Amino acid sequence: MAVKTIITEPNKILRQVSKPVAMVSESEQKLMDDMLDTMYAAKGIGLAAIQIGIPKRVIVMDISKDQDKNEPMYFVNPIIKNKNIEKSIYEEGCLSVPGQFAEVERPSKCEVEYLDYHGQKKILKAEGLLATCIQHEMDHLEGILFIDYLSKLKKSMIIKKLSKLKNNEDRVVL
Ligand code: GNR
Ligand code: NI
Repeated sequence: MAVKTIITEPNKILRQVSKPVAMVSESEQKLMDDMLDTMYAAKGIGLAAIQIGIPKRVIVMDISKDQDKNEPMYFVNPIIKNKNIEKSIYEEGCLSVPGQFAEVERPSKCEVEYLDYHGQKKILKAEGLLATCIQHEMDHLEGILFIDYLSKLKKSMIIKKLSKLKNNEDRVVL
């Protein structure tokens, strides 16, 4: 188990399309363990492998409210089987877009087929925050970030802010 560095925008790595996993073996399980550690350390509710620089179709999530009781969820090679035409709006954030939040509209419900931590095929019927979060994470697998749904102006303001932050951090290091 290890906490990894989360890649933040702007960074081309986040735009890569992740590759399907051939089999859930020990290395994938180790990846999921590390991702979960990283997600909890960053106080996030979801994380896609590309956010730690690994272009595999692997996601971890934990939307449980109780801080003392973890309810980790693992998704390998997830596919949306069905999504509601009805939409809902959530204020979203992203560990790769630190400190920025915006309302995003997505299908309110969806059905996802995936492999779990043990490589077993599963189907999840999601609604509410769970549906929003899994769709946010599956976007990461396609190189899509929630800011891509905002107006050009809002998006460019956010990217400008984040690149300034990055430059300042670089100066501290140098
Ligand atoms: O921690 C996170 N919170 C969140 C809130 C609303 C909608 C989506 C999310 S996912 C985000 C963690 C993250 O960046 N996952 O990729
Ligand atoms: Ni995200």
